[in-house]
Amino acid sequence: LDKEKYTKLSKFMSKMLRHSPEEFGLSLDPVDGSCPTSELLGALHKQTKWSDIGVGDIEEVVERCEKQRFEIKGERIRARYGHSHDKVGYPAAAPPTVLYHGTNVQAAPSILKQGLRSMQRHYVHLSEGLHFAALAGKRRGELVILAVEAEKASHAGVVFYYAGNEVWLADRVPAQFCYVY
Ligand code: HQG
Repeated sequence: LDKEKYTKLSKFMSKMLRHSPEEFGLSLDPVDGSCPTSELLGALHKQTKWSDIGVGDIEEVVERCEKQRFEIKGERIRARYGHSHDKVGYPAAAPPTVLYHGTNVQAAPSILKQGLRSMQRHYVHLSEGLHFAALAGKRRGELVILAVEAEKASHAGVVFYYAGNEVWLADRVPAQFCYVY
């Protein structure tokens, strides 16, 4: 896959596995949000644009993605995070002391007042390192990195979930635990 095709396929797979599986005739597992990779391939084949791809192309998207958006386990594939459709369940876990959230100058003041909210998705996205936080924040304007006192928040009752590859999720994080990094 060339870079452009790789990006397009990755975005399309995100749409199918995170946001509107039913639009493509997919039904995702209610617990982990996965479906058989063969079904995803079948659904892709129904799209003229993707009618000639093979399972190797899907595997390439999964492997090439630095953020590891997708996960293949055995015969099944899922988006690891980012869902707005059915809520994927994650095991609750004890977070590190500090986590980071990348956002932009427009949103930051409101977050510092209202706290971090999941907005259109099911969870707030946080990361262990600055790198993924920066990638997330830069998508919508001038980057602001927020540090979140995750361990303190966890002791205060905020539930955190680990989605793998340094990505943490939370239902919502009150403003008192967020500050500009
Ligand atoms: C902001 C991408 C105002 C929040 C990324 C963000 C990530 C508030 C936006 C993953 C707010 C939601 C998730 C509040 C939060 N007031 N704005 N109270 N609380 N916000 O896309 O974290 O490439 O749903 O700061 O890289 O940006 O798709 O969340 O700007 O990993 O794999 O509301 O998606 O990964 O935006 O991104 P999103 P996110 P992929």
